[in-house]
Amino acid sequence: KYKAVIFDLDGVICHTDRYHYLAWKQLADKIGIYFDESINNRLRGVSRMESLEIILEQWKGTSFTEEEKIGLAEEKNAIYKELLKQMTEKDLSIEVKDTLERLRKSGILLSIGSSSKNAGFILERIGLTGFFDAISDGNNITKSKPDPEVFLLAAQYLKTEPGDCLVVEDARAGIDAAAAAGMGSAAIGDALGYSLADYNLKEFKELIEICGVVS
Ligand code: B16
Ligand code: MG
Repeated sequence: KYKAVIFDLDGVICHTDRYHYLAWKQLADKIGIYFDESINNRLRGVSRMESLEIILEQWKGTSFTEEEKIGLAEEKNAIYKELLKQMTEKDLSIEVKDTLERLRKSGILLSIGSSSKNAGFILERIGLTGFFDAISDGNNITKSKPDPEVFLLAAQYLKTEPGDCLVVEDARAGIDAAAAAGMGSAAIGDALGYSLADYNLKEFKELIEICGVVS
């Protein structure tokens, strides 16, 4: 039985991929780089600077300096944050909210394990500030998924052994990170069907049964 569940944020608790897409698209159009939904899919769970590198694979001109790259990433983030302001508590589904509350009531520890530096802002938009027992996000890590750092830190914050944690992820890199951390994993959305995942969630609420919560 798991003592803690660590949730990825984007693609698991809520959906910000459309906003990421629109913000990168706006930046790509401005500098004249090809960008589409399939490239956007490769950015799932990947850090902001690594995402930029993937986008710049399409760039045919002279390479950008490190400083210019930081500027481009900041520009994308400003557009993205502006778009995030559209999010409200309605962007947290009833199923996700109910499941989180049931897990919590049963005494299971809950954490966020996200690559995003905007995790706090997103949680605020969807009304989950202060809900989780711990937040491990893009602001505290030095290596992004598939490195296990973000999840190991979450376990540390929760004072829980990695083997007692279940990670819920929509990115294959996140499932790899969970395995590297010695944690169980449940795939959802884009990661569904990935052979390394211990569980595949057709519905978010299946977590209740996996965690052995009795009603
Ligand atoms: P930011 P997750 C990830 O969040 C997103 O899936 C990924 O597309 C994004 O590039 C990354 O966060 C960094 O986001 O620019 O807000 O720091 O899925 O790990 O919750
Ligand atoms: Mg994700």
